[in-house]
Amino acid sequence: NQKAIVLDNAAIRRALTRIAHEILERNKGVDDLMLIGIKTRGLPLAKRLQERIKEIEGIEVSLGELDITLYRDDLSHAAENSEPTLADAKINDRITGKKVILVDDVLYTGRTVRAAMDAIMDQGRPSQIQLAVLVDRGHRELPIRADYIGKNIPTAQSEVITVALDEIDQSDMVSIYEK
Ligand code: 3GP
Ligand code: 5GP
Ligand code: MG
Repeated sequence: NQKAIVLDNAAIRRALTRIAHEILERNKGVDDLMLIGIKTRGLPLAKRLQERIKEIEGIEVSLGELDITLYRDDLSHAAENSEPTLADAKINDRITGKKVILVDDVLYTGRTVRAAMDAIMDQGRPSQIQLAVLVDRGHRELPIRADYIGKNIPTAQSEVITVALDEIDQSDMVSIYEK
């Protein structure tokens, strides 16, 4: 039940190029920067930002990944009883002292990001954690906001944002659906 395409291939490319520039501007370069993509679709987005930053600055910043999945303590009440928690982490560099930029596709309640921040801070003491998302769809349930946003898409609870990325879905497109 697709209602509209909100970002096409070119719009996604421009948004990521802008975010790469914003990251470099705010952090005054790449020193101590580290990108961490939240699987599944935050990871290819983080890789694209890594490539853009390399094109602009000539330096490859390190890239890690977190797998945050819904933990259900009772499968019969999935929605109410589940909380995103860490399933897996691949972070090769030391976190202490780094400016960590978390990257995800969609920011919604903020619970995934909270779990990601917990996972990072279990591994060391970053000097900062920043957040980049392709889409902010609103409806936060925690005091969390993104530092870099591809597009704000105010949604109803009944709507869903679908993010398709070349690396996973063989096309680049963000669209809005009625559930
Ligand atoms: P992704 O992170 O790999 O893109 O959250 C798990 C997956 O479910 C996500 O995959 C996301 O794309 C998809 N998804 C679609 N709609 C929703 C939603 O409303 N909430 C959550 N948590 N995930 C959604
Ligand atoms: P939150 O934890 O902020 O509620 O949700 C963030 C995570 O859930 C993101 O990793 C994202 O993949 C997924 N998510 C939440 N809402 C949506 C949505 O409308 N569309 C998509 N594609 N993913 C969503
Ligand atoms: Mg995601």
